[in-house]
Amino acid sequence: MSSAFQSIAEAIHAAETIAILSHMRPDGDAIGSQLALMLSLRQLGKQVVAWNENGLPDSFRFLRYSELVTMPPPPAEARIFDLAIALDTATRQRLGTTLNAIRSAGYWINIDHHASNPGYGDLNYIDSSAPATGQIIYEFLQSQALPLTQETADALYVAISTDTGSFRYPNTRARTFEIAAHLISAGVNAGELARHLYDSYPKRRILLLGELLRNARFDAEDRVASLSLTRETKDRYQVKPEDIDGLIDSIRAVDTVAVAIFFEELKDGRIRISMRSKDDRIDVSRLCAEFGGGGHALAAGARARGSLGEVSARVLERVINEIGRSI
Ligand SMILES: [Mn+2]
Repeated sequence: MSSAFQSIAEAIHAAETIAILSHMRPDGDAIGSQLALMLSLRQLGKQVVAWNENGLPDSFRFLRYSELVTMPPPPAEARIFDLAIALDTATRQRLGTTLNAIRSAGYWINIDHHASNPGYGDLNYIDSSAPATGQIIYEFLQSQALPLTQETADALYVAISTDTGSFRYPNTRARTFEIAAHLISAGVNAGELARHLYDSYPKRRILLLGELLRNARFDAEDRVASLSLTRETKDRYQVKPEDIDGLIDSIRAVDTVAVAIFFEELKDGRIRISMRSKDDRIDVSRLCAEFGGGGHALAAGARARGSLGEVSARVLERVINEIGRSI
C-alpha cells in the first residue's frame, strides 16, 4: 500500500470536520470525486461538506446524493475545519470562492492528476499518470478497504468515464478498464450512466452548438480550429456553464485538426480559454501556462484579461506559431 495513502488516511482519521473542495466550473471528475469521497468519509462518521464555487451542475443531478455537493456559504458564515481536501484542482486559485468559506483548516491535502499542480497542500498526492482524479480516489478507498456502495461506485464511474472521454483518450489504461469492470460488478449500470452523461443534453445546447459551428474558425491549413462564445450569445440561449462542456469536442473531432480551442467571454471581463491537442508534439498545458493557466498535455485551459477579439487573436497567433515549429 502506498505510504502516501497511509498519510492521507491518518489525516482523515485524526479529523472530525472535513471540507472536500474542487475547482470552479466543476466537471464530471470534480463532482464524481467529491461525491465518492464525501459518501465514504460520512460512513466513517466524519462531518463532511463538499463545496465548489458553482455548486452542482444540473447535468449531474441524476447521481444519488449529488445534492450534497453545494456552493460554499457566504464568507460571513466561514467555518473552521480540521481538514480540507482539494480534489482535481490544478491551482489553489481554481478553488475560487470556496476558500472564503474556510476560516481556517488545520491541515490541507491536495489530490490531483494535473501535472502542472504545484503542490499547494501540506500533503500532496499528484499522479499525472491517472486519467482521472476519480481513479486516485478509487485506489485510495480500496487501499483503506472502505465499502464500495452503489452510490460511490456510480460517482467514481462518472468521474472516470467523463475524464477519459468515455474511455477514449490516450490516458485510458488497462487499470482504468479493470476499475470500470469492478465498478460495474459493484452495481454500476454503464448504459444508463452513459445515457445520463452523453445523451441527455438540453435542446439549447445543440442550438448553441449550431450557431458556434457556423462561425467556427480554421487556421494553419485546418490544423487549428476554434470556437468563440460571446456573452450576448450566452444570454440569448440562456446558456448554463455545463452546457458549454464538451462543445470543443465537435471541432477537435475534425480529421485535420491538431489543436482545438474554445474562447468564452466571462462576466468578470476575462476570457476563458480551453485547449485540446490530438498531437503528442503539442503540449497545450505548456501553451496555456503562457496565458496564466495549466492542465494536462492534451487538455488544458486558462483565463486571460482582454476582449474576446484581442485574446483570441493573441492565443491563435501563438498556437499557429507552435504548430509551424513542431509539426
Ligand atoms: Mn480531472
